[in-house]
Amino acid sequence: MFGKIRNSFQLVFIIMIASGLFASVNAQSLEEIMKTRGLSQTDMLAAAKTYTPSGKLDEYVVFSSGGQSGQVIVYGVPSMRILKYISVFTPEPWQGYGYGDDESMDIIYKQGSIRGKEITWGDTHHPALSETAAEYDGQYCFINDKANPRVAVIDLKTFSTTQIVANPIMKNEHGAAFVTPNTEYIIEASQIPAPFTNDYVPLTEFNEKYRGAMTMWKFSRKKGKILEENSFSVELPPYCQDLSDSGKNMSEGWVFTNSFNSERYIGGFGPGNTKFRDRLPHEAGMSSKDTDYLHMIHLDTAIKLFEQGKYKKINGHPVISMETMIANNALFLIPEPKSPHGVMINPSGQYLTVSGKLDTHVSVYDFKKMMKLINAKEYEGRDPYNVPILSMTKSLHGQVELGLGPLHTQYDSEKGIAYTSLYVDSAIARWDYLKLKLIEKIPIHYNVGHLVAAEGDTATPDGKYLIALNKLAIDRFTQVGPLHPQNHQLIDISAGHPMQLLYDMPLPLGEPHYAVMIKADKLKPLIRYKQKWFKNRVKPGRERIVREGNKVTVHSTLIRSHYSPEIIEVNKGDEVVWHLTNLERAQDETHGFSIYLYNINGSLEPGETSTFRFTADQEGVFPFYCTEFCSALHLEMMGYLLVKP
Ligand code: RUQ
Ligand code: CUA
Repeated sequence: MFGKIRNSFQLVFIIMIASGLFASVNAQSLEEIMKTRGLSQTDMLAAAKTYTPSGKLDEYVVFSSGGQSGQVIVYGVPSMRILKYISVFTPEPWQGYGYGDDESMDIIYKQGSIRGKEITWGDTHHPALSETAAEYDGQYCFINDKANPRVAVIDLKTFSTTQIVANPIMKNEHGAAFVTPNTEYIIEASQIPAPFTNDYVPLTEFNEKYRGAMTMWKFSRKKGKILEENSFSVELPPYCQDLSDSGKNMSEGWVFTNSFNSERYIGGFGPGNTKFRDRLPHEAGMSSKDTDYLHMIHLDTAIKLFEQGKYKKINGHPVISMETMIANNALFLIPEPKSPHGVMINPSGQYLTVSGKLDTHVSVYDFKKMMKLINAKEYEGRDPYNVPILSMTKSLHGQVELGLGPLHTQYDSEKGIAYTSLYVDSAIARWDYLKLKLIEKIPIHYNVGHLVAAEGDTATPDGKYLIALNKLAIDRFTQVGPLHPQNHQLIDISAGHPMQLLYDMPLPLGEPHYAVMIKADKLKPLIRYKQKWFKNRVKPGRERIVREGNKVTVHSTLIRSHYSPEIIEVNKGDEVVWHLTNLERAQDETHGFSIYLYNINGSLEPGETSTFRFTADQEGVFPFYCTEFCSALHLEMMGYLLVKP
């Protein structure tokens, strides 16, 4: 009846008229609500752009790191409704992750352990989605652990963690996870340099024996697994390598990482530390030079060197030395402004954006110019490890002054347009990296770290939405003690009008660092598991208890709302192996399984089988029950484990 809606004000106008039409039947009119709640027309527009009525679905899905929670947070855009926490490095009982079943216990406690130590948390930083031809394909998500260098695989058919690999040589990392344009490799770069071996090396031998590295984890899409035996690392100088990105299109085959502390400043601060040159704290000593180094690593050459066996094994893991990389023209450095924090490749693969945290400029490097210098072997010098250095001025497309504390960049669907977070300014800049000019800035609240645009690191970003991942919320939400939630702010970046802030979403679960945003219709999760996928599955009618010596195997099924069998009697000291299959076909009919005292809690999703193992080491009566309110008779879904003396 209104024809084509031409602009947003028209839309608000229409909403207002429509609400006026119904004012007679509605006790409250839109105008009244606006007045009593103090809402402006802009607020109403923001509400209309994000409000998602019950039953309507989101256009995009965000996978956000969960910071210190060791998880991944999934939410919808534009509604900003949280959809899932995926447990990765940290046990999580609702998903039955790390509470007794074979599969998750193996991932979290076996695969996830390092040097024999079980680690039950992670500092997740950067999720990456699997790509096909530099486009998100919706199959897998990968995430790193900065604190205990590890990378995890999340299968997006089930939105659950299926693998953790521990880095065999690093003691800290940051530049992960990043994928190559067809997900052949998942890349992990170290951050705090350390010896590759696990022995004691004094800091006085820092320059000689401490090292950085980049690990190339080989990923098999078919198996849905990282193949550790086909993975290798490249040795790097002991600078603090930072965020990384892999080339695409014209720069495919290269991997980039930037760094700070190319000063190699260590161990300066604190009383009694007389061994070291001076007594500046790390933060000062590590940022005394004006430039650090952007690293260029030729992945294709590194793969060849690995296949030719040109590596040394350290802790059983193949490491290609800097010397070998240099001799094969596969490792270069380019100066970059002071203590940068990110290197981001544009959709065409030609331009690399680097932001110096302590510089107001963002530098745009031109891959073509870099390659010209490499091909002509035109080096400006060598670093102390003999790595060739390319000229910064000859590699640059140009620099733009955007504001204080530039950190990360995301790209728009419109050619040349990028968005950069300004940490110190608490703002996001929209700018043109081809014409090298600032277009506009929008204030955010407060201190933005990363930002994510819709499909913003693919070869064809969507524009439309941008989210500022803010470090501080301060006064944005109701006070809940000295520790506030993080604030994710949704911004409308569709072409044709200035950026508009739409929504503040509190995230009270760890400090998310980075996030990725994918078109929702690319995700094809399962409705239910196929029972036959599980080798321990229990078929209906085949429920039983089998005793062999002191080993008791229980074959159980679950369906609304009972376990079968419901009474299990064992002797004290018996080894119990308990297989449970959820026979449900109905969507979302999950059953739980918890036993008193044994620290067991399973989540059996439709069609899923889990196996729990424990020693019945205490005699007595142990009720078990279903922890999901699955039907009107859910409370009756219970049984007894009886342990005889
Ligand atoms: S990030 S240090 Cu920009 Cu991993 Cu947060
Ligand atoms: Cu099954 Cu409650």
